[in-house]
Amino acid sequence: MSKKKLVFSGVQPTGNLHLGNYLGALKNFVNLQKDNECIFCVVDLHAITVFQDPVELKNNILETVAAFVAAGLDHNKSIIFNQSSVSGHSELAWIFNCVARIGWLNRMTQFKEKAGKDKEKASVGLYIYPNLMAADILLYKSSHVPVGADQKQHLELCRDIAQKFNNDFGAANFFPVPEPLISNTISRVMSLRDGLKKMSKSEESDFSRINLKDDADLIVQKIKKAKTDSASISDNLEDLNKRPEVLNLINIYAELSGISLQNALKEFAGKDFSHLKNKLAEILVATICPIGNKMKELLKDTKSLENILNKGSEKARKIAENTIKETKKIVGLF
Ligand code: AQP
Repeated sequence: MSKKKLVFSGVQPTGNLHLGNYLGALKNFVNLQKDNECIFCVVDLHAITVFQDPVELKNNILETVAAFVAAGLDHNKSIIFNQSSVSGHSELAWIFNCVARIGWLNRMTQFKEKAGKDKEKASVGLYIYPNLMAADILLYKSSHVPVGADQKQHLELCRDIAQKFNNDFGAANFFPVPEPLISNTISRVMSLRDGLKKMSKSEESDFSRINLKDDADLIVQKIKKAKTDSASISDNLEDLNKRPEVLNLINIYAELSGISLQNALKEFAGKDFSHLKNKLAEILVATICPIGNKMKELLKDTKSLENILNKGSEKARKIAENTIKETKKIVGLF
């Protein structure tokens, strides 16, 4: 009999949840929830590695829970909670700060991207973010982690930490070495303004992304304004690889329609961009607006959202306390 997977994943409450978060994470979470034990965490401690306005942060935490529920996550089946309410995350992260090597962190490309040119001014938290992510996963002895292309390197580091901890302390198999769950769906939704950049919450231009709370008119407007070029749409993938904005729109359409990229290419080859944009806007409105409307409805009753977090935190804390107790014993701490 195959052992049930224990899946952990997190989303940062940094505002403006978007189509990339839906296709790259939430949609997949809903499928995973059907057959596995799942823990879905609002990773608020990760969010503060770059400054967050305290009032906005609180709202964003609730908004992320609303997005989880609106996308179809069931808080009675899965554990839904926020990271900072379970102190074990920070405690285990400290122990992992002492296990992970500086050389390992120096290789992390996301830090280089996020810290930008002036690395001296980045927070220490941003630098050691992958150690906290390892703690998030291993605190629950998770066996599987759904990862997008951008998080693969961090999961590798988590695997290295688990193995080094087990070796250093002679605690064979104490921490499992978690496996990535790579979804078959497109791994990266790109910006509507620049096909080489990923769609991101923190990108300044709102027209670079489709937010889950955008209404139908705004979605249509954003797709109309999405960057394309003057050549006609070709069904040659090699040609499209050189036109990342066009490829991105067709990829999104294929993913939302549940068809292969090849079939989507057949549908649009030789046709005007207006045809692709109309069809894409139509399917986006049909998929995203019901989620956005549900989120707006849920956000009218913030007490219920807080209750979901409290209930989830209680369940998470029970598992976490046990792991921290065992870990301290292994390390030689009282
Ligand atoms: N553009 C994307 N395409 C596919 N998947 C994406 N994810 C994020 N952007 C895309 C996936 O969504 C999950 C939650 O991401 P996160 O909010 O925790 O962190 P992030 O990857 O840093 O997301 P953003 O939007 O880029 O946020 P900011 O701008 O705040 O850094 C993850 O599974 C991620 O892969």
